Amino acid sequence: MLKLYGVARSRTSRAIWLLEEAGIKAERVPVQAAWRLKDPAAAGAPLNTASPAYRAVNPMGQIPALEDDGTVLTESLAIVLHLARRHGGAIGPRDWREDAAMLNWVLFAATAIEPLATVILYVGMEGRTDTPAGKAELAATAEKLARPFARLEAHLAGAEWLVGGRFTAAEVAVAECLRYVQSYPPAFAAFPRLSAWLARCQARPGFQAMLAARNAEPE
Ligand SMILES: N[C@@H](CCC(=O)N[C@@H](CS)C(=O)NCC(=O)O)C(=O)O
Repeated sequence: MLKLYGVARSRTSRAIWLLEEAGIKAERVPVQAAWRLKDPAAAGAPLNTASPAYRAVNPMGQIPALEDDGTVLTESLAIVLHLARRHGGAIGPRDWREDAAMLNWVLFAATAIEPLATVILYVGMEGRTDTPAGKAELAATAEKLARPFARLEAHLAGAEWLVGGRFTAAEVAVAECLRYVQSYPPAFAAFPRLSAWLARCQARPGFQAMLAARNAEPE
């Protein structure tokens, strides 16, 4: 029995995309980020990351969380890899070498990409994109991203996909972290293969289904 907590306008998107790609059925429990609500503690407020009932699932008070037959995972990228390994068929690893490669890309996404990508995301969310300080922050962050981007660009010179010649959980993890950078296109200017790979990932029906669910939610 699989139960996924969260809403699509959050890192839950990663798990939703994976579920779509692999055709995995899971019960969905909408949990909103508390900061999006006026009064998360109000009677009648939707289940949110500050709700005691949700804190019992994830004491960190963050989304997503996944319950798989009584075991709970509370890190989005771990959820992506776990779902692929245990339920994902071809989207998961076929042997230990692929498993190692997927684990490596998932941790690459979490450590080399996401911390920088969220800087770009927040500059946009805070409405600072066109301020001198915001512009400087975007340019400096893109410069730092050039190193992991060059690593991806080199890999994609010899392969269409990250692992095993097919779309896998590694794509979901890396592409979802890169999505935050897309609000600043200059970051991709020197990386045509990476840009083409990201376009291939995002053209897939699984991504499009996740995006439609996301866009259907209030901002
Ligand atoms: N490292 C965690 C971070 C999760 C996270 O920051 N989730 C955000 C939504 S994208 C959240 O729950 N924010 C609400 C809050 O912190 O109260 C993961 O990747 O799952």
